[in-house]
Formats: sequence, C-alpha cells, structure tokens
Amino acid sequence: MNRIHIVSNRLPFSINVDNEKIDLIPSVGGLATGMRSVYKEYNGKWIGWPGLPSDDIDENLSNKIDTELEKEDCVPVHLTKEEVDLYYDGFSNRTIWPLFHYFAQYIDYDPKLWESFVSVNQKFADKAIETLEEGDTIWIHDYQLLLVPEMIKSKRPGVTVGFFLHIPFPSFEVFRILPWRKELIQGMLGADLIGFHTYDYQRHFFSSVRRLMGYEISFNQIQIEDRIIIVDAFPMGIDYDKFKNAAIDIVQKPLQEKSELHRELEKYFLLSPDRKLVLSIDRLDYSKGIPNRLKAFAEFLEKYPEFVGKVTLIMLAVPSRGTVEHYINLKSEVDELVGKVNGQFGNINYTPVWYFYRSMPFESLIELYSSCDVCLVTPVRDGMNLVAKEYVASRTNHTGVIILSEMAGVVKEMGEALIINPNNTNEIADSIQQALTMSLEEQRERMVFLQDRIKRYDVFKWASEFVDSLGKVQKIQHSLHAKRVNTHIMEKIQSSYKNSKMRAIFLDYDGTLTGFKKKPNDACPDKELHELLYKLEADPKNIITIISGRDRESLENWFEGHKINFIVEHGVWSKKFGKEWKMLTNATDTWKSSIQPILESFVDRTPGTFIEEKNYSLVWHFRKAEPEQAELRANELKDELRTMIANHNLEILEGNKVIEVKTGGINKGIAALQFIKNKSFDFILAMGDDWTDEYMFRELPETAYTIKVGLTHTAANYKVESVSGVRTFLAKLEE
Ligand code: GDG
Repeated sequence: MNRIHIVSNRLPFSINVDNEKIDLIPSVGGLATGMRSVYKEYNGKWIGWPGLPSDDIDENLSNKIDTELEKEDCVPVHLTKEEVDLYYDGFSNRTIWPLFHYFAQYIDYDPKLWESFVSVNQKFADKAIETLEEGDTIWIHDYQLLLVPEMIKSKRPGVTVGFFLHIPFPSFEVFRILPWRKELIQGMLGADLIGFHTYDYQRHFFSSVRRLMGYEISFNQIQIEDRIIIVDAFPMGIDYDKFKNAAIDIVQKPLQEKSELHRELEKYFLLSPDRKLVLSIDRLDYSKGIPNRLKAFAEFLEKYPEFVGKVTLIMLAVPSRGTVEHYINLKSEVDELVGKVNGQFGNINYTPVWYFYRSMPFESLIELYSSCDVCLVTPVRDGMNLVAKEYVASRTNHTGVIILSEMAGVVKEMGEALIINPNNTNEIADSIQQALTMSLEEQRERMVFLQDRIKRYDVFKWASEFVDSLGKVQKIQHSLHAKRVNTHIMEKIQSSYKNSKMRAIFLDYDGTLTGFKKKPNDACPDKELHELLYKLEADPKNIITIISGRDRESLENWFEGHKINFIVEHGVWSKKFGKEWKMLTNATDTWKSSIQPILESFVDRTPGTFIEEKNYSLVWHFRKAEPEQAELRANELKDELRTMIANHNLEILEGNKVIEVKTGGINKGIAALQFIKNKSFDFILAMGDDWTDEYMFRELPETAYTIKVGLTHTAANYKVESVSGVRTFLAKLEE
C-alpha cells in the first residue's frame, strides 16, 4: 500500500513556547498512540490543528512552529480564535456532540456555527489535498471533520479515504432533528471505508443513509453509482502492554520511590484490609453520567450502611469544554452533589467521596487503576470508553470488578462486567454492593476473560484491521472498474462486429436502454433511443431483440414501426418481427388467484406500494414506500410466498425495489438460448443491468459479448457505467 496520512482535529503534539523556544510534547491519548504507528510505518503525514489559535502567535513564531512540526511529519492547519470558537467549541461541541449523545435539549442550531464548520472542514480538506498524491490513502478521524471525506473525494477521486467516528452514531429519529443532517451524511459518504466502534452505530448510520439518501445497502456495503462504500465496526482498543507494564512497575517500586498519591492511598486505605476503594474517571461531560453515579453511591451508603466508613469513591473529573454553558452547569451540579454526599455520610475520619477536578499524570492514573477494588463506568452515552479497558489492563493480580453502563460501546466486549442501566441508581447501588462482596475467585474468573479479550484486540490491532480493510476496499473499487469497456476493448468489439455476417443483439430495456422512472408506465423511449435503434436496425446483419421483464402491450406499442424482436415477461413470450406472439413455454396463470390476495394485504399494510399485473406474473412495487418498512415487509412477503411457490411451480424474482412472482422454469437466459438455437450467429451481444440479466450472461455461449450496465459484481465479460454509456457504446458499433 502507498502512503497513509492521518487527519484529526488535533495534531498528536501539544506545543509549548517558552521565550521563542519551541517544545513539541507528544500526546499520550489512545488515538495518538494508535495512529503514530500507522503514519510512521506508511511514510505519511499527520494533518491537524496544533492547538494554538493563530492570532496568538506572530508570523515568525508560526513559521518556526511549522518547521518543528514538519520534522515530525506533521502538517498544521492554523485556526483563528474565532474559528476555534465557532467550529470546535461551537458546531462540534455544542451541536454535534449533544445530538450524537442523545442530548437533544442541549443542541445549538445557530447557522453561524454551521457555516464555520463547513469552512473549517474545507480548510482541513484543502491542506490534505495539498499533501496528497494520486494513489495515497487517508484516514480521517471523528465528528469534528465529518465533511472532510467528501471534500477530499470530490477533488481527488483516486485517493482511498477512510473515516472513523469515535462517538456514537444516533438513531435516525434523533439524527433527523438536525437541519444539516443530509450534508453530514453526504460528507461521510465521501469515504470508501467508514468505521464505527459498534455494530449498533453502523446500523443507525445505515438507517439514516437509506432514509435520507435512498441508497441501496447490501450487507455492509453501500452502492452509489460507480462506488462501493464499506461500513464496519472496529472497536477501538488500548495500548494494553503500556498499562500492564506501568502497573507492574508501580507494584514493584520501593515505598520511598512511590508517588505522593500512592503514599496517601496507602496511609488511608491500602493497609487496612476492610477499607475499599471505588474508582470513577472521566472528562467532566454530561454524557458520562457523573451526577447519577454520585446519587447511586449515596443510595448505596444509605441502603447498605455497613459500608459507611469503609468504602470511598475516588472521583477524578478532568476539566473539559469549560466555556460551554452546559459544562459550567454540570460542574456546579457535581460540586454540589459531592458536598451533599460528604456532608450526609462523612465524619472527621471519613470522606466518602475524594473528588479531584483536574488532570493527573499517567503514573497517578495507573496508581488509581491498580489500587481500586471497583471501577464505576456509568455513562449515559459513550462511543466506546477506554477507561474501562485501561482499568482491566492495569489489574496485574487479576482481581477487581468493573460496573459498566449498557450505554457504553465497550459493553459489547465486556460481558463479564456487572452491567447496569445508568439511569437506574438503585441497580447501580446494588451492583456496588455485589462487587464489594464478590469472592476473589469469581473476580479472577471474570477478569481473566476480560484481560484476554482486551489484550488481543489492542489499539495496534484496531489500527491494523482498519488499514487492512482500507486495502480491501481499494481492491474492490479497482475490481469494479476492471471490466469496464475502454478504448482497447471497444476497438476489439467493433472489429468483431465489422467482420461478422449475422448478429444477435439482446438488449434489456429498463436500466439499460432507458433510466428508471418513478411509475412503471412513464418509461417510454425518447427520441434519441428511437433514432439509435433505427440506425442499428437499418443494418441487415443485425437481429435486435429487446429482452425485458415488462408485459407485451407496452413494449409493442412503444416500439411500433421498429424492426425489432421481443422477449418479454422474463422469457414467457416472444415475438419475431412481422410474426405473431408465441409462448416460449407452457406457462399458466391459474395460480394468480391464490397469490393476488397475499400481495393485496401487503399493499394495504405498506403505504406507497402497488401491484402490477402481467400475463404470467404479479409484481409488488415498493420503490416509493418508506425504505426500512418496505425492506422488512419484503422479507416478510418472501417468507410468506416461499410456502406457496413450491406447490404452484412458481419463482420469486427480486428486482430493483420489486418482488415479482412468476411461473417457474423461465428466465431470460433460457429464452435467449432458444432464440439463437439452430442459427449461425457469428456475433452475439447481450446488455442488461439487473440480476435477471445475469441468467442471460451465464447461459449465452462464451464467445458472446456480455455487458453489464453498472459496476457491481457480474458474470458478464464487460461493464459500462450507465444508460448513456450503453447508448454511446451502441452508436459506436455503427461508426
Ligand atoms: C472519546 C469518546 C471513545 C482521563 N483522565 C486522565 C486521563 N484520562 C484518559 C483516560 C482515557 C481517556 O482520557 C478518556 O477516554 P474515553 O474513551 O474514556 O473518553 P473520551 O475522552 O470521551 O473519548 C469515547 C474515545 O473517544 C476513543 O474513541 O472511547 O467514547 O467519547 O484514555 O486514560 N489521562 C491522564 N490524566 C488524567 O487525569 N493522563
């Protein structure tokens, strides 16, 4: 694979300027650790904001910072104070963050924030575009840059774009609230690979893509014209060994070398076997459920008074987004609650909650992880939650209990935790009691499973799986384009056309000769198509057949005056030019009276759907129905029909937003073969766009030129992109 670049809101360094001396301090967070391994290994650049507003630094200093960053292969995107205020504190943290964490009441809908979000995303994209070369790969991170994938893709279609969202993707009913919901989805769909922490977020995203954009989704792939986008879950891991080794070091350190925090912990708790510690660590964010956690701890002390004086909650709340109103209010609420719990249950020798409103060095974090008997992780919404994984990695003696919210992405990998609903304070209180009284044996049993799993899928594995998937999607994109009719192939087909004496040309109608229309009856051929066919028919060597699922009447009317043959209703009927209609096989329609009522009941229950009746088939159309409901109903219908079709020798065809029930043993392939039987065609061409045409591609002799319209997987030899591609192709044959 070629170079891989990273784009994230922040560069993986913070910058310290002291008297013109510039220090780059590496970030230690999970993202920085995981991505450092990627962009270094693949000779890429890291594009992001250096963290200092550009109006705070003069040009000279700014150039020096750029030079230092360049040495680390970092490309800075400079942002002014106003941009940071509107794009980052504003749209990212006051609009997207609450929306994606289901805090609809906190969303700021100010269009000024949106405008800045668009222009700053463009700034990031422009910097990336300057850095990129054709064939490179780029991996974009998180909600601050949702528009960047499309901004890059539209200018550099040859670049492979990955996007990973670190926060939840909400359900459609929540996402739709946002006035700019379509723009965000469109922005993300510029990526070739989109990653989420869990399958649930992936599912929600698909639902929004379907409902807002109407794109086809099969399994984990979205098809948009000539592109395939893969969407998958990649649960982010941690640098497991770093946490484990740091915890081992701390345990082995002689007392005099231990930190002040550790000495304090020993003095008050660690040397008294009946004193227990419960730990809570997060950024001070309303999504983390901190007030509920404090209320639950108070309820626990109330309900289980035997623990009063013996159990302490150590609560580390790291200051975050302190300029945003809801965070300021949260800080006051938490301060008040801590005071209340300590006032109610504390005494001169006992402080129930040890509260730290600050950030701590990494070593202190490890001290806390390795000293605390229980870790309380109770967010009301959390994309993943790395604290839970870090606690597990730091438990070198394999004991300790984790109490985990079912609303955190990490819960999918931590079935052995005590799982709670973060709004059920009574349940949390009971779980604290259960954790504190759990036998060491049970603790070990649970912890060892958790450790094995979290160790296996660490941050490096996470990053490499994503990179591998980027490689795979690159291959899929290439293979989609591989069979395309290019100049060389066109010349080959033209030459074989010219040198032939008798030609069979099979052309599907909808989606091949003409685009899809909203109603089945307004798809009549346009002037350009008529002229094109007249020209082809005029050559006496050409025997042209329109081969379609449509009924006899429409096609015959539309092509009156043309020297054309027909195979219709997927091969039930055929008509040679100047002759009568002939049934190709003994089809019957007596089954219709049993199937029709079933389809009617589906029409009644699914608004926007209708039945089309053909001579030997019935078609349920659901193009205009609400997509998810229609998909559910389609599955239900297939299920219901399955038992009926065997008795009546019927077949179910699934077309584009249609389900067709037709007499069995008939398809376009069998019909086309019958048509060329006993004739010596020395040039056979078949063109079609949907899977019913695949029968034709498979059945026709190997020497036939079979051409699929669209770039998806096919048995045809070649592909053209669109209806206009078909028309150009046919016109060129006669040139
Ligand atoms: C977002 C998503 C998703 C905390 N206090 C200190 C400190 N930390 C470190 C922890 C941990 C990190 O901060 C917090 O990570 P989380 O995953 O828990 O939460 P968010 O910051 O909200 O992260 C989240 C994550 O992105 C990754 O995709 O899991 O769902 O919201 O690593 O150790 N580190 C130090 N001192 C502290 O006081 N040194």
